[in-house]
Amino acid sequence: MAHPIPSLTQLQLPPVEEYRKRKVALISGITGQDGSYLTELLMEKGYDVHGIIRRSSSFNTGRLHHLYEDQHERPTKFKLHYGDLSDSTNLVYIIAQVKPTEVYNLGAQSHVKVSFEMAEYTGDVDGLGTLRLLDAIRTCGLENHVRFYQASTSELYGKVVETPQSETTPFYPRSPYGVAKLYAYWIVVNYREAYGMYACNGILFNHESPRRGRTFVTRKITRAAADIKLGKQSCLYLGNIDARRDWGHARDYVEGMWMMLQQEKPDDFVLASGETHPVREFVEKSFNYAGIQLKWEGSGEEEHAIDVQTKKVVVRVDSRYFRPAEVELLHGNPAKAEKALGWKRRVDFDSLVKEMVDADLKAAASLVEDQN
Ligand code: NDP
Ligand code: GDR
Repeated sequence: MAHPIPSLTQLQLPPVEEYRKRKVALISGITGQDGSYLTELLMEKGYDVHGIIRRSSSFNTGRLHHLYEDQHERPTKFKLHYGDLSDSTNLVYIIAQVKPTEVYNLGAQSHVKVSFEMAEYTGDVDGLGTLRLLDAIRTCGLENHVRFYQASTSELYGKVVETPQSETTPFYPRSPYGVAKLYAYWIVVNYREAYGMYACNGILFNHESPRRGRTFVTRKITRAAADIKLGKQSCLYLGNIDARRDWGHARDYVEGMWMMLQQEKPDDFVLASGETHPVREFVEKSFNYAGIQLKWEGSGEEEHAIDVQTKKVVVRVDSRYFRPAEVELLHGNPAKAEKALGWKRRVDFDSLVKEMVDADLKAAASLVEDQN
């Protein structure tokens, strides 16, 4: 039986024009929020989609279940490969095996607060991991064949230098995560300039959805609003509720990623809603949609919100969730992407909050039903 992993000396490549007639995407971070939406989009567009997943002691493919078909029945256009951005050899093998036409590097330790606790690991995966993936493409001799998308972030802006933030705003990251992503941003620019690679940075502002990880603030809030409404939780504890973010819907943003790789020339683009809202407003709107009207009382670390109807405290500030250095204000300017790519977000702030609260109310209600 032929070994499934080809050795590099056996890698036979057709001419670039021939090679690029195929539509084969490779996604790192496929099990995450964005990975699942991007997979749906690319499959709709007729791509073969390959994803890199980490070995885990429990299932980590929950966001992909609806896309997965049993490979034993018939060949599918969706395939998962074990791998890790910290393992160069493995990345080279995956690239050699898949021979992708587009690579989306979404894999990362993506939690800003956790990056203060796991700074070296975050630097390794989010910074050097990007270099490893770019170099795996070069090692396979595919630098002229492959288009590369890097998940860059508005966390690069960090401390406010100017607003709204655009492609020309200077960077000033405020966390080990932001600093690691700064390395990744520049190595992408460098490989584009040094080796002529088609490589783009999407500088994406916060984007959310019902599939958002539960420890990010939006999802933490919408789950709590649903659980408190259904009597399954009594209080939500949050950190800095005055931080402001520019929030959009993940489904809109993954479309922008794909658009960046369909241009004639590679470039870097901001994707943002162009609006900024405080965390406090996200809390108020979410609870309102869930049917709980809030009234704020106290100030600073003593600040809390009561449910106007029951008079119970349902939101409290807890300094455990403060960060050693905070990004106070993000407000993006997506004009370049709107003009050059024709990208436009579809889901506005209120619709995003509503969709997330509705999904969490439904999930919480079905759990309550199961328990009865
Ligand atoms: P998630 O945290 O939901 O997903 C991160 C993904 O990366 C998961 O699939 C995770 O795998 C994978 N991953 C983590 N560590 C490694 C590793 N060592 N090797 C390979 N894969 C790894 O993030 P999002 O989907 O929200 O974001 C996607 C990307 O976009 C990330 O790079 C993030 O930093 C960036 N970004 C996100 C924004 C947002 O608002 N969502 C905004 C701007 C940038 P596992 O499931 O096994 O943990
Ligand atoms: P962020 O997202 O740090 O912007 O990074 P997160 O939702 O974690 O925080 C947003 C803001 O809310 C404040 N906050 C809290 N945050 C969390 N997680 N938990 C809390 O209890 C809480 N209370 C207040 C935070 O201090 C912060 O100001 C996200 C990630 O997806 C990154 O990977 C991505 O690059 C950026 O968005 C753009």
